[in-house]
Amino acid sequence: MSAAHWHVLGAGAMGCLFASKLQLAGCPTTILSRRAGAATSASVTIEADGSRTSVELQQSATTDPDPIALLLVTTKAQDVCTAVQSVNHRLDDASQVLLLSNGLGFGNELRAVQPKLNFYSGTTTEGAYRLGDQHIYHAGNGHTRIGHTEISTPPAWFGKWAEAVYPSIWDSEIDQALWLKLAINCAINPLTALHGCRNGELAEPPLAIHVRALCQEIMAVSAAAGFSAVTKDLPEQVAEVIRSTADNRSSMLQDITAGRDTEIEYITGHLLRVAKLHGIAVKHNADLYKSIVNLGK
Ligand code: KPL
Repeated sequence: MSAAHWHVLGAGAMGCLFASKLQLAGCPTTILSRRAGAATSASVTIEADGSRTSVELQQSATTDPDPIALLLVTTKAQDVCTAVQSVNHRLDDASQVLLLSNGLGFGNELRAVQPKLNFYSGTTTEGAYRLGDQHIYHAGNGHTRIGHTEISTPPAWFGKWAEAVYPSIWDSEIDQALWLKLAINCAINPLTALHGCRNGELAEPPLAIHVRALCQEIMAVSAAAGFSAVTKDLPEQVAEVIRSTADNRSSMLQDITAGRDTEIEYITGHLLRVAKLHGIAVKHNADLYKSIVNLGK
């Protein structure tokens, strides 16, 4: 059986990293470009710890007609729906889509406009950032978890994927993992973006006190939404992420610094919507949400 052909939407750091890993493991991989008439090939350069690797990939414009069997989406959360819609004419009932974006809420948006789309969800702790166009720095290896809200067994493509993107775990309770990632992002990303600080500064007063208050509210919402098991040690889990990523600038801080839209609607915005649904007061998170929205104006 020939290796599955992946198409990748979202050529940011994560898109380039996963596309290269798949190609290097023998899965023909195509980067999708929004530019009509884009070149038919692309070279992605990955730097890591003194090494430099260039990977040749195929490239195609989203508007091209060729069918897509396997689609990996690594765009910003707010772009997921539009990006998938842009290749809708290339998808059919057998196409499978893997969403690997940060945050929550875009899955429901996608389901509303494309109810028949078969999509998987994932989350990763791989660390990578962009140095230039199709040029990235792979800062740290991480774990990738993948699952499906309605299907508990892995699809046929997962075996080859797991060889390429190592270590990848099939998670039959992916909703729990996605919620935990959301909870951690809610406690770290907006605060670092507001104060323009590296993650490590959240371990010290006065920001550490703010992190604790955010965590208490996030735990209350998590319990109401059925995620108390994964967030029962949230303050410790957040402290551990802050410690292990102390020198990093969070993705939201990077967005603010670069003048890009943030993912706040799909991070704290999602938490606030779930809190409202359950009638839970989340003053600290709501104030932080407003501050980030105002920063972007
Ligand atoms: O996921 C992250 C991000 O920057 O988006 C970290 C920093 C690990 C935690 O919020």
